[in-house]
Amino acid sequence: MSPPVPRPPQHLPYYEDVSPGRGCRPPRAWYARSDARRMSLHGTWRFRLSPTARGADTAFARPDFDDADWAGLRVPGHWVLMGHGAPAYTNTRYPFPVDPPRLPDENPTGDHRHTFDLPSDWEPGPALLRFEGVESCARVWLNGRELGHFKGSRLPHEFEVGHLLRARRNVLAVRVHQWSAGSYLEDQDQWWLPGVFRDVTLHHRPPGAVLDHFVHASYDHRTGLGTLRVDCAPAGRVSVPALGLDLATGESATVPVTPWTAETPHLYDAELRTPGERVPLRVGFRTVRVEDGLLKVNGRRVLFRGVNRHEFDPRYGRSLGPEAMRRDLLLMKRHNVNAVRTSHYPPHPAFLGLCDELGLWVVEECDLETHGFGQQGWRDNPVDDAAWTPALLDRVRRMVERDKNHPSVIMWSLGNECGTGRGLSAMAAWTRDRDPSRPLHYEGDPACADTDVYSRMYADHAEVARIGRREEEPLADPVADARRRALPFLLCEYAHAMGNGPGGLSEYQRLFETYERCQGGFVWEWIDHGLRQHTAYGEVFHAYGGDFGEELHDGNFVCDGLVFPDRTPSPGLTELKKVVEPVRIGGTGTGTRTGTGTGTGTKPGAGDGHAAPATVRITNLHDFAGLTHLAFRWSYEAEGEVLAEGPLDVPPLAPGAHTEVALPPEPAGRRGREALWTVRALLAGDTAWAEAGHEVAWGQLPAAPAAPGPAVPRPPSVRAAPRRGEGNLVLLGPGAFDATTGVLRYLDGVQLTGPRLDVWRAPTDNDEGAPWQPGPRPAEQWRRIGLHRMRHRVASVEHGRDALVVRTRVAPAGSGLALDTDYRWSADGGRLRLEVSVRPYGEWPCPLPRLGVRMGLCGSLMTARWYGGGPGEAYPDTRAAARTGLWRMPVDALQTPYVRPQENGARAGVRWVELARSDGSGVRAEGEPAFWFTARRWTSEQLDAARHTTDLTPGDRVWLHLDHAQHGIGSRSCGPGVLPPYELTVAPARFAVILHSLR
Ligand code: IPT
Repeated sequence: MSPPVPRPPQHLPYYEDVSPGRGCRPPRAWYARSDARRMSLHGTWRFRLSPTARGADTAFARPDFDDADWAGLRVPGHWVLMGHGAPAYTNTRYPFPVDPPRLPDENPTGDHRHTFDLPSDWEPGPALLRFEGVESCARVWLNGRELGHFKGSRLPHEFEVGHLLRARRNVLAVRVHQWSAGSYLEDQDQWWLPGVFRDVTLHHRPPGAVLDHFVHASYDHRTGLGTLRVDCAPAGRVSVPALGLDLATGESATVPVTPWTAETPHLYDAELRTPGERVPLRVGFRTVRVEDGLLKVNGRRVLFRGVNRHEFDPRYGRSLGPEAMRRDLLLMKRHNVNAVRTSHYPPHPAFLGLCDELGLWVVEECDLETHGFGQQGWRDNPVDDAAWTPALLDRVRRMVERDKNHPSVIMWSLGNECGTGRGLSAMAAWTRDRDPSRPLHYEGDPACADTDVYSRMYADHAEVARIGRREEEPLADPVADARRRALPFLLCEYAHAMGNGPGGLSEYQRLFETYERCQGGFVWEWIDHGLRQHTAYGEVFHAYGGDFGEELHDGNFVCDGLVFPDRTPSPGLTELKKVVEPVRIGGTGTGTRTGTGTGTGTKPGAGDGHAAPATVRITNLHDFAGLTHLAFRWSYEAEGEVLAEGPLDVPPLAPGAHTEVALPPEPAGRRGREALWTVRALLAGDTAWAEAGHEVAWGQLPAAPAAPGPAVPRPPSVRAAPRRGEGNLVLLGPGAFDATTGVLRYLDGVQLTGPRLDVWRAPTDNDEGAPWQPGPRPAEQWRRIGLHRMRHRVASVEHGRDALVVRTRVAPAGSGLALDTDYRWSADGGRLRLEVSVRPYGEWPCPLPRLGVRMGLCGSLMTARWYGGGPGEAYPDTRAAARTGLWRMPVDALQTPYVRPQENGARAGVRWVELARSDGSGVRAEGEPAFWFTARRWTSEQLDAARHTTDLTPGDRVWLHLDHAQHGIGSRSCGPGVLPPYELTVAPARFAVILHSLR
């Protein structure tokens, strides 16, 4: 490539210049309320969209401008979500030519006008007009006078307007450009959504009102003392009634306090008084420090059970109301999430107040990402160009100054994915000077030059283990290497939650618990950014990249969250909740398989001669809290039937400690059925985030296996011989088979599409995989081989004395690979037994998606009932949350509606399943051994072809998969693939199912 030709200097308009803006007040601390007057300017404003920023005249800013023919627009909001233009999604690519700081002529520009009166009791005097967020560049006028312009979409900006205000008919005019030089600094992986999308408010500033204040509230865990000092301009006083404190600002006091932690978010109500204003404060005492190679809060190592949170709403984009913020946090708390990284920009300021109140560790990230420059080897990266440094400093200042008073914010993050350079170092230096109380985070610099923690994204398990042992690959510079090796480690992104998944969470958690250096991580990401749309028929679906005709887009990579766009938890969130639970019940490691959890003590069981646990191990995995907020309960269940239950007394347990608790004597009534202990930890009382009785953690321990006997049928003992029936049928027990193909056609006279070997699944996003991960992508390999178009050749149909044996070869066109598959059918009165044996032929280059049989059943089957893992979906490496029990669910509810349809809905460890009609008739399948079952009203092929949920229409069959094995899920849509133990390696296999009809 030839070197870039320097451009002649040129005067650039304000939206293309690298400066942060002009005319704004310096940033200051945010607070939710005070006794100074405030006024929201929310409402319906007048709006006009132009296709370009060029040549637009400014006449519209004049108060007397006639906007009668302009549209109405709700503010706050994004105009592209209100019928003007369209949203666009790209991941790392800039949707405009990379020519910093210039922009294309196509630069949608929205002119806004809003006319407002002041309340009659509004006093004259200084006032600030405040914008909490405008994407991406705004120029502002009030009553015809230009106030200035600014960039920095997710950051606050204020203008002094007191001298311009009048009692009636104030006219605010705001011109917003979708693209600006600032857009080069905002290349976060998300929708591009221009507009005045956060609050616009007017703040009366009486003489002597607070200009800025900084609450310093630290905690010394050795003495139990907290130290408070509030710096403020102008000077004033601070009182904390609960501590008996009344201090001058700038003065400090040290008193015994209850500290703030995410587990115990103790806040003290306080008040700051200056001559002109009274501001209620909520003070949390805590000290964050990196020492002994660990990140500690109040002297203790903390473990992040975190998520990355973008602000998103399926209708309103990044324009979120307080209900959505609270909803996110309640869902997080209820799913044992204890930390949030505000990827990749400061959130709405109210969000952090909620984090203080509910208790979350927050890594607050600056509104900065220049990822697109990575595609050109970081050439021209603004982060390493001094001309941009003022803009970067402006961004970090606006974040730190706004949010410095939140105890929940325990680290500042300089930004995301913007390479390295002097601009970042300048940001770090400024931040350290302004707020030495918080460590710095940034992931994009392998040398960690400006950071206090070593942070990575998507490192695989093996690498995390090496880092945990402080044995990672050295940096070239030994000094930098030694420094980094001494830092605590966190995964600022891991476990990419795109579509079905993420897999491998349990194994990560085990690493975090094994290596003290590994202090957890933040799952990527919280929510699917699918935009709610309607088909022509009015059905709702969620749109992703490409659905709005974007010329560049990155498809459904924007839908990679733990909750669906409408905030319904996905199976991934349920799995995360189980894996990160702060109390472990039974077993010593994480990810104990359903029904295989082990207590440590044993005693002889109730009369069966089996060994059953006498005790259950309880481990307190909190970092600060004891267990007194929890009530434990046990239950004893035989094949899902609760035979007895009661409270379990768990002694006080310090964080990190474990104990063995005796279980009660086994109750009678098992009658040969498989039995389990289930022990649950529930909230003992109401909390701010869930009610008493909310389940925090659970575990299961085997009590007794199923005994042979009448209650649990064994393989057919009385065998029937196949015989020729009417037409071309062979009859065997309740089955009628096609004599030529050997395929089961009727079960007890009810027609079905007989079971055949099936190895295909509609690839998940993780099967599809990301191109940047090493090694082949599973879905691509599968399609190359042809696993989605397997052919079945019947070699022979043999009528034995007591069995029908069908020998087949299952193989794709254009390949010599094959699965030689024998189906051996036998019968016992009303039951059919199918034994499948599979012998692979040829050198298979990759694992199989699944290995099992699929059959088509009558569409009138409505309800599934099963004994095994549930209630939700599970796969080999996502099954920690599947608990063994008796479950019932409508067939339609078995499906997980991933925004982009893909394999879903399997249930793990199923001993038997019944699909029934409303009159109770139907089909039952029992496994030898336990199997995975999946039932849906469309085929895997239809699922594979669908792009949106509304592309799937129920057919006249229910397709039932009984799988002997499933390939794991992994999180290769961005991170590592399936771990070896969960790969479905091609190997000889044999499994059986017993089928019979329900009458
Ligand atoms: C990483 C980004 O930080 C995040 O914003 C998001 O894009 C995520 O990936 C994937 O969904 S960067 C990635 C190229 C490793």
